Amino acid sequence: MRKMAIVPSLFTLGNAICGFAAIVHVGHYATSSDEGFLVMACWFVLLAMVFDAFDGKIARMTGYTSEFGGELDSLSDAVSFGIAPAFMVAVMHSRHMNTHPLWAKITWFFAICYASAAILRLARFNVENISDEAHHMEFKGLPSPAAAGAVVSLVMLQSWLKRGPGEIYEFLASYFGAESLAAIGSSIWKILPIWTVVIAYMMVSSRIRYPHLVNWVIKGRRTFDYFAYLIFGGIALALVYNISIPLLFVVYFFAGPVMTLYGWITGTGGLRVYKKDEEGDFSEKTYVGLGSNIGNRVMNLRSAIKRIKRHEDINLLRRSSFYKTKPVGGSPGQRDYLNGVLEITTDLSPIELLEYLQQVEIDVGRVRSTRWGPRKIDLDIVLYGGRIVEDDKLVIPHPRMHEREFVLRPMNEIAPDVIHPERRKTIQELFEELETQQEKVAASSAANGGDREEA
Ligand code: A4P
Ligand code: MG
Repeated sequence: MRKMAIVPSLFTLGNAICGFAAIVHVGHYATSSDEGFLVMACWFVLLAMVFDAFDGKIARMTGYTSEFGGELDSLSDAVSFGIAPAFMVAVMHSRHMNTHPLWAKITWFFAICYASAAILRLARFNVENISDEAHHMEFKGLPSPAAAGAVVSLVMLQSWLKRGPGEIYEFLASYFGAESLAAIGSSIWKILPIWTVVIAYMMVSSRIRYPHLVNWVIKGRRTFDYFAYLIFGGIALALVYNISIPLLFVVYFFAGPVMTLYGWITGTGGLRVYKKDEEGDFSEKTYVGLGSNIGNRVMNLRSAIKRIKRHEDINLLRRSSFYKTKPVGGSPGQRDYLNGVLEITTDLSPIELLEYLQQVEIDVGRVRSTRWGPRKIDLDIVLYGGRIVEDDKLVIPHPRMHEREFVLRPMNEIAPDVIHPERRKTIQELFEELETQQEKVAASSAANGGDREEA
């Protein structure tokens, strides 16, 4: 029987148990209409989030990351961040009998959309996010814990606005009047079903990118000041938690679309994702692939490198060796390629860099003929820091880099630890995977060839 890691699994189960407790409390609320149960259910969802934030970290600290842990995590998330909030929204609405029955049905539908979206998202995340969450700085679509937080924190806020408790509530009530606070509370309740369906959409939309807040806040080495701000800021927010928790979730909810839109407008292609280097600078190491299989291949590569180096906004840091490689794709009978990779930093945007590289290709004498056809020089942007760019003219990371030995071998020489921002694996891991895959293919084709000879 396979062995499993106890401590991280207990944390993940803690998440599921909190989700279950939340559902039970929503049930109590449905039968008793005591809003105390509802608020308690919300706290359970938030507590589930705490377990969820730490289970993966503990697994990594103890060296017990596993596929089993990943699956357990998703199943627990489906309960706590999918079913529990959806149930809450559906029940909350049916408790208020003064609304139109059609609206009650629509609310049901919205709650179902939310639950389905959360589950779909979790399944997609499992398939796409293969292993290493530690280096993973952004999400495609709103993550399910944040979605749940955006729902339950507003449920808590509307309940609090109706009746307190606490000094902050007293203060606000003395200032604005308890009736106005209650009116804000009940309007939150009215928009909640629509809010839920918008959140559902954000979860499944892969175009909207969200930062991985936990990794952004705690990853890397930071100054003492940063640490102090974090602690004092945390305490200040905790003091006014009734307001700060919903506010943080709502701000996070809008951060994705705003940053993605900003990326589109400025042409940086979505959310900018930086990886902090040791010195704490924002450095975006960029990798340019070089290939040539016509004429004097070494001269062609050298001539391209010389031109790239010449640009005042490009700083060449390293270059790999040149590797002789068999042509992949294209017409048969092509000559072997000579391939290499450059590590650069640049002030040029990804599109500006592409345009410059295309100019270099022309200067070196490339004539564009067929796709994957023979060429004097081919320059591709393999990686641009941790950025993900999806544009008509430009896709970064280069969409085929992970399956090409002629890219991964030179990359592995100069940058084995660099992480592929979408696959979340290091170059070395990708390279080793490819090698194993190739060995398997070679072994099976040898076996098949053998059969054929015998036949
Ligand atoms: N484009 C999109 N993303 C990028 C990017 N990250 N970097 C667009 C550069 N260009 C990008 O490229 C076609 C269009 O892709 C560009 O106009 C740009 O807007 P291209 O260089 O004109 O044409 P291509 O190289 O024939 O096509 P493609 O799709 O880039 O092919 P690959 O994937 O570069 O493959 N075998 C060996 N052994 N060694 C090689 O170097 N190279 C290829 C080309 C095939 N087989 C090879 C090698
Ligand atoms: Mg190319």
